[in-house]
Amino acid sequence: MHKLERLRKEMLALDVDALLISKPENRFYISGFRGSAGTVLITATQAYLLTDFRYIEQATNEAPAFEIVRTGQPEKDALKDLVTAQDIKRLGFERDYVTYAGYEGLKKRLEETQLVPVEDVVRKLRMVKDETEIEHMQAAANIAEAAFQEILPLIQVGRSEAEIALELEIAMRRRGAERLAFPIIAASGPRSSLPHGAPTDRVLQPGDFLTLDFGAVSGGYCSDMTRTVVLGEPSAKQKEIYDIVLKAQLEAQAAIKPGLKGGDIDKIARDIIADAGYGEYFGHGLGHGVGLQVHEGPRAGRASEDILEPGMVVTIEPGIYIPDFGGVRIEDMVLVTDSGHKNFNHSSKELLIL
Ligand SMILES: [Mn+2]
Repeated sequence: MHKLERLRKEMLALDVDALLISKPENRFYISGFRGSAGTVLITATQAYLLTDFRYIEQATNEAPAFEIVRTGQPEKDALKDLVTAQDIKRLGFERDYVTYAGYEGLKKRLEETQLVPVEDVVRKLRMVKDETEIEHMQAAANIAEAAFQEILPLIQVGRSEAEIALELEIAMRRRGAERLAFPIIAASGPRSSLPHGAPTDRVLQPGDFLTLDFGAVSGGYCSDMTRTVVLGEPSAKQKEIYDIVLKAQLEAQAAIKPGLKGGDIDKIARDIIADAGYGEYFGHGLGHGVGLQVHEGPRAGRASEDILEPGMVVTIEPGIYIPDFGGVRIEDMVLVTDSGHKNFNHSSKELLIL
């Protein structure tokens, strides 16, 4: 089903005459418009994209199914004119995105209209990807993986986390990433116990773990993966915790199929880590959806009731983080299919000794 049709079906249930969409990822998802400013207005029969002079030509090219309406002209209020002309009485807006000031502004401009805060319905639609979206995500994953393989020889004693993160960023950009999906996480030695450790000038030492968490963007879509490597022979404890995380990752991933709840998958990994005695060191959820944003629905944490459906993409990223010692996380991004799942990643998950 076309994205707009799916959205209109959701709008019926919300009992609104029109829906205002301004969150950039939602605006792009529905319209195809990639500019940084603009608002989409959807009614039961019409689709408008309101944007200013800077984006009129781009919007016309990128959103051919939309009527482009110019905003930012002092003598008129384009949104108000449309709302009046279309006789919109109940106007939905994104409650998770519109700020209080934004809401106040709308209220002032649209005195006659009832403003209805609605849950992020586009987020719901975005959870299930179509073929084109999956292709973009595979391209983004391929870029990140190839870049990781390319920079492996640079991960050496004496290099800093920041240098390695920079090399990885350059390699992804050179291979066609539009941008990074998120700032690279590079945490080494005792710092690898920081699940989201930003790279520092810390220089790699013999025996260090190094955790790299990174992703590329292609066609607007993100990838996300994590690998932990070790510099030189691992200690017995390093090997132990790596093997536990790996087992948790592999078993949770192997279980993925439609019908499972996010929380069910989390439990598979969490039980393995807890049974090995490290439950208190795995303090975050197992994974999350990925798409136009690196973190989106469905959720795959402990309390997640989100039910997996074909076309959903989730990460599987258990970890063990021990303060003053270090940590391990291993992450792949997986597509839920009719029969089970398909992995976007191909890099080995065995402990890489560099
Ligand atoms: Mn992730």
